[in-house]
Amino acid sequence: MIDLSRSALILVDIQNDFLPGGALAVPEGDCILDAVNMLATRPFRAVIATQDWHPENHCSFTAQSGPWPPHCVAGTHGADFPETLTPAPVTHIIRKGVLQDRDSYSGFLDNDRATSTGLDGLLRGLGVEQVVICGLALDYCVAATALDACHYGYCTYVVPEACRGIAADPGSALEKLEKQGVLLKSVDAY
Ligand code: VGL
Ligand code: ZN
Repeated sequence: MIDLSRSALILVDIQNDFLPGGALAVPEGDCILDAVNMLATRPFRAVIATQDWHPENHCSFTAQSGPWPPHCVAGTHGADFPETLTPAPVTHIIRKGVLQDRDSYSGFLDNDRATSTGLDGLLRGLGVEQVVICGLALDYCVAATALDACHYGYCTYVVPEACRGIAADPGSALEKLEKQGVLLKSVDAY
């Protein structure tokens, strides 16, 4: 069994723009919410939500020659957590991608690998040794967050049914994570 008192649940980018109808909708993104809300009621040391939080002219947007349509602009409805996410269990929020000139897929480090979001320090301060990760999108921000968690030395779990990806085939993303040391365990394992 996983000792939840030394574990944090990390909810990656569960925001309106990544849900159906949003600016960068992940197919079936809304299908994870029951599992996520259930997980969040378990007695984790902390429940940490990451929030993609971009300035209007962010470098990742197509108008700036980036790969993505404008999404999760700071302070907009698209950047909000959905009403269907039960907010009460969330103990901390980590915002990422906040600087104009760099993006952050990982909840730990910007893509330049130099700028920290503060998540590692937060987890260390809380005495967390294990992290359980779910959210959107499996093949981008969930994967990057899980790989960094492994590299920082956390025992890292991903909950497959509480994730959805942008690409159609989740298998390859999950396989890649497993190969790099991430453990896959479904909701009832916690
Ligand atoms: C994400 C693309 C751009 C994600 C964020 O949360 O996976 N993907 N920004
Ligand atoms: Zn983004």
